[in-house]
Amino acid sequence: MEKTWRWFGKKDKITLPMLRQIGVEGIVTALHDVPNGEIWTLDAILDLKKHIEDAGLRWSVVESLPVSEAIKYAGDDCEQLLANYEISLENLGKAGVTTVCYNFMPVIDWVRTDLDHPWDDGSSSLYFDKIRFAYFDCCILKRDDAEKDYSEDEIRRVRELDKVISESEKDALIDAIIVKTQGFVNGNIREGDQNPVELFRRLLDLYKGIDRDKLRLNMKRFLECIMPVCEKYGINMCVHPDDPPRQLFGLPRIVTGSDDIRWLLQAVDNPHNGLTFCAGSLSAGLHNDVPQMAEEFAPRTRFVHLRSTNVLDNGDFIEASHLEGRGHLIDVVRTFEKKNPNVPMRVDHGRLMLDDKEKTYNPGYSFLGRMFALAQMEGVMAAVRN
Ligand code: DNO
Repeated sequence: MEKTWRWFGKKDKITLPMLRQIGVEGIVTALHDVPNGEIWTLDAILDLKKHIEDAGLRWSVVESLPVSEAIKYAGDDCEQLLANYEISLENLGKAGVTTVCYNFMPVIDWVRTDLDHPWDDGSSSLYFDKIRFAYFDCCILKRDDAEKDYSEDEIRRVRELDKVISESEKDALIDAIIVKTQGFVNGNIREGDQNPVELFRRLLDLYKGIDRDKLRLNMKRFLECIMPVCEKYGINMCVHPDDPPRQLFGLPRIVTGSDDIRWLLQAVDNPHNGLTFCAGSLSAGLHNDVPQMAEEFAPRTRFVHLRSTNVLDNGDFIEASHLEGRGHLIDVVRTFEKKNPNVPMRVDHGRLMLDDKEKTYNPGYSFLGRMFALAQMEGVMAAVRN
């Protein structure tokens, strides 16, 4: 597997020379300054590519070329946005950057409730607390009929939490769920936006009447529309699974497990329609057997995220060590080294450890935590190859 690293562009505090020193071979990045839906120009792509190559690295994967909401819910400006998307792909193809990660999650990308969950050893990680999530949904967002999505016991615990939760804890929850985890990945809500909860409600409203089947249809249309340009330039699209892999906020989510992945690979049965095998996202769903999925989907996988989680008895989940947990990364690496050995992989979501604590990194994207995980995965790769 090719060792890659998610780098957030020229403004990233983690520089390309630093990445060279830790054995990174390829870069995963995007034109982070271009607003969602606008065209990525050939000049801007070539400029960033040259910057990466001048540092002795290569631009291996685009993560992400975001799919605008109106494409997902088939809104009025869908055709224009699709045309823009195709031009961006064409420009990437002309520049020779041909692996493109994206997702098809409505409104909200990955979801966590705590960005600094303490571990016994002094480090910290991301965390998903089921009751705090339900609290946000029922008591802060006050979504219509939200309570129907939770069990009686969960609602009882939400009410108990309501008696003790402080205003600053509520603000932290809003920040974790819809602001800090989202701004840098899709730009729907950004830090500094006034009243993010109201903004989020308006985004949810856009999906009224869009169920699973409609979203699937829109995804199929999106893929069919871009396949010709992908074929022309050899671009491999790779969809990122939903994180966590389940329905949230009454929104349909359609990349949650084996059945969904089989459906989408068959719906547009073209080798350019591929998968980002995010072991971490998949591992947070108890219905997913991650090593078995790696076996099945390795041939259509174009990019791998190495990360693992543990699902706790109470339904919460926590980022696990990269050597433990439901991601079973040793098995996953073994499968990819055998079936798809040149696929780019990056470690995902390191812990915050040592000096990381004093820096302000995007949540999950610490330097030392990810470097530590990369070293672990490099060791696993070496052992598997031997
Ligand atoms: C979170 C990431 C996701 C991912 C996008 C890809 O850490 O794994 O935000 O980049 O879903 O489109």
